[in-house]
Amino acid sequence: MKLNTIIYEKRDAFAYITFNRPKVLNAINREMLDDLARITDDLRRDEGIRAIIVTGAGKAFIAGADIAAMRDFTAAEGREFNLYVQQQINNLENLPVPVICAINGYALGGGLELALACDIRIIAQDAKIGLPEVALGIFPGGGGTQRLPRLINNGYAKYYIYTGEHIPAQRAYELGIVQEVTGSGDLTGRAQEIADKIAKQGPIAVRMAKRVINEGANLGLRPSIVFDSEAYATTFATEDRITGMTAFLNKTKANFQNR
Ligand code: CO8
Repeated sequence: MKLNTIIYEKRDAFAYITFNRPKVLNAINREMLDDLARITDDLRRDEGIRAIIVTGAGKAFIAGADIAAMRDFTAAEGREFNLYVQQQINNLENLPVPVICAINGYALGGGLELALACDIRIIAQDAKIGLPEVALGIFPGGGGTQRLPRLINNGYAKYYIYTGEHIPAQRAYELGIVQEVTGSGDLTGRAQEIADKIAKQGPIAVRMAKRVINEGANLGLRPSIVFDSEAYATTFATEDRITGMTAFLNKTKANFQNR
């Protein structure tokens, strides 16, 4: 797969997505969205992948959508680009296996919005995140107005969206936006440790858990519980369920077969 704006690698049971336009702090343009679409399309079909790690090349994660490209858009082009951003962020969110976002530097605007669609976020101690779009006369249109208030206290979400203030790593952790702060040099290693741990679990169980959590979030409690029990029954019918429970009782490690 030839990509110009993203480095895409697979090793063992893992996929690595590295946004790679470092001269503009990995700002998102149409080409990057095209590349991301091809990657998510590939990942949706790959049953061997157990976890995905997303990060940025150079000193930023993603400093937002490409302002230079957006400035000259007509209103119609702006709307079309916005829908394309949302679609690709949704595609990332809906990948069947967990996506770990390793925030290595600025994750701003569309960059944070993309990070919010990942399953787990960890951040380097010197990184900063934020939704500064109001300074540009727009607001966070990549899903940030919806995902951030669902993740953290509504008042804090509004504070950061209305002021556009950057959020330092430690504060992002206190607010619950990220799950862990690491030393700058430890970020990718820690992301890999989390991925390794996920890969040791029952693969069908992890995929199903992700589906139930994500789909359930869009439903009311009662339908989501029904959906949950149907998915649970599917998992209970797998060979992996027998393998996992037998390994526990035999005090051995489960060798899951993904079936
Ligand atoms: N777009 C285009 N170029 C960018 C962007 C960006 N978002 N961010 C940085 N760059 C460029 C700079 O222009 C600069 O280029 P050059 O070297 O040619 O001058 C280069 O990257 C390095 O940046 P700085 O010199 O500014 O680096 P600093 O370390 O001084 O500052 C900051 C880093 C604080 C990250 C600063 O670059 C900044 O504030 N960037 C913009 C952040 C921002 O406003 N992001 C929101 C963008 S809008 C958005 O994301 C909308 C999402 C909604 C999705 C729907 C789309 C319609």
